[in-house]
Amino acid sequence: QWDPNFAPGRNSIVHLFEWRWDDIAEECERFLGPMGYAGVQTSPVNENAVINNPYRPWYERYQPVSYNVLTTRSGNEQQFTSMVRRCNAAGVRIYVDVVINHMTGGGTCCTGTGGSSFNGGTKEYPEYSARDFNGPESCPSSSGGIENYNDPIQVRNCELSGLRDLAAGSDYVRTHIAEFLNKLISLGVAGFRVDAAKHMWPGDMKAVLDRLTNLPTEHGFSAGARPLIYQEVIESDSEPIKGTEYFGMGRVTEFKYGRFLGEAFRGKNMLKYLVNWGTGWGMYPDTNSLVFIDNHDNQRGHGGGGADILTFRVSRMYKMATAFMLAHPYGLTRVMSSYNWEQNWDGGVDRNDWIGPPNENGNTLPVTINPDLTCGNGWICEHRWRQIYNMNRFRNVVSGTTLNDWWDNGSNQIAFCRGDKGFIAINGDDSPLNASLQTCLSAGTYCDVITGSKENGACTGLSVTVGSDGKAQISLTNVTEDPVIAIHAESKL
Ligand code: ARE
Repeated sequence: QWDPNFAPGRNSIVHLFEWRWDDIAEECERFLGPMGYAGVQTSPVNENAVINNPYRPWYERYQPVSYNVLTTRSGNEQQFTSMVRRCNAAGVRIYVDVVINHMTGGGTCCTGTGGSSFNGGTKEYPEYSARDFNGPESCPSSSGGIENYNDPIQVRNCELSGLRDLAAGSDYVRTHIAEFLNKLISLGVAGFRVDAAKHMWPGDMKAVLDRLTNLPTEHGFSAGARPLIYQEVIESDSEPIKGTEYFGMGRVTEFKYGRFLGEAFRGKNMLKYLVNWGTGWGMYPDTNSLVFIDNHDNQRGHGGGGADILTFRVSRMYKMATAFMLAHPYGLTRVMSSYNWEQNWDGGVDRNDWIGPPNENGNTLPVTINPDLTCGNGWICEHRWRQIYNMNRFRNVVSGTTLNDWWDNGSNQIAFCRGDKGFIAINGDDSPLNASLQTCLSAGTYCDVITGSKENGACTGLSVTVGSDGKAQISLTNVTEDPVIAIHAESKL
């Protein structure tokens, strides 16, 4: 299902990667709710393998052990339940990352994060045994793993990175997965990111999702509301499996989005070509896409996206691209919120790409908040950067309008309006932008929400004066920290 079930006036999801449930609950109440964010994508909630070599990598959470025990490094079932309730009350929806294509790696055993026993070698888990998995009878590769992404049978029936592959054609497996998802729905979650969806047959996916219940009205959902589904499919031009195969069940992660914007903002493509951004660039239809600049995989070289993906490490370009994403009407947007880790480059690879969240003896550290609203303890909190949270607000203000009055200088200086509600200008050139541009806003003085915020009726950043013809003199040097100006109806002074 494609509708995110957002509370009115809210439009964007934040991925609070590896956050603890107690911290997410606090964040919903103290920041996400008041700032107008619409939802949170959480890390997987069910019990996973404890991996000690390397020591407690982030990716252990993509190795499920059981569905019954909701205990992970983010917290336990009681903490999760309380978080969902508190976030819903703050107007912020919860979307859970669910790993239902597979269980742990074959070489992994013995105790999960919730204390359950399992054995990846013999495919024994609290709720599954060997007969519930694909094996030589269904997987045609000699190793049992995916050797050839051009063979859809291998992609769906063989093991992804040695992870035990559930046979979702069976009624037993479908029932178990559906019971797990329905339990989360009963706790008040609004939808799911389905991990490794490309590795499940679309028919199996549909059979599982058809068993899901409606969202409970006691958590504030309208009667008959269905959970949002966004399926992780990394589509590659050179492979036969396409995202379109999954459109019938919900949205699909649009990986081209971050790659194209990464290339453009790195100067490998001119920003003027963004004039027909969206389906004009061969991306999925608006209502089928989930879009993002980076995700937890491609910010550390895993998964798809390639070398041009922008992350918090190149903050100037990252903020420019994120501002463009949140200003543009295309797609359901997701903002990444990361933690820091020390990279260790060796032969073009980061040997530290496995490092888990900030922790002490494996226990995830709380997110601390600095006086300037940024985070401490190693948490990056991109969603708390002013340029990003103010553009999230921009997206809410202009919601329901289309893009109009596009302007560019023939290269990398661009500007556009959203109806008569918002205006943005971006300077990606090596020379200053100085032009009288149509802002589509009513005459008056506006606070630029990139350099500052409107606080108590005054602007803490630069002001922009719009004349009676809707035009404003826009001056944007190429050497400023943020070569972006954004004003909207609610930033009027
Ligand atoms: C870890 C170890 C492995 C080990 C395995 C089992 O790293 O060496 O064999 O455990 O013991 C994450 C990590 C993996 C990790 C896994 C389990 O990234 O490194 O394996 O967790 O702990 C493909 C899939 C796509 C997948 C990406 C990573 O199509 O679905 O690979 N993305 C999701 C998540 C990941 C997660 C998993 C799936 C598994 O977002 O975080 O893995 O749950 C081309 C293809 C793509 C392919 C891509 C990379 O672009 O078109 O389809 O993506 O290459 O191979």
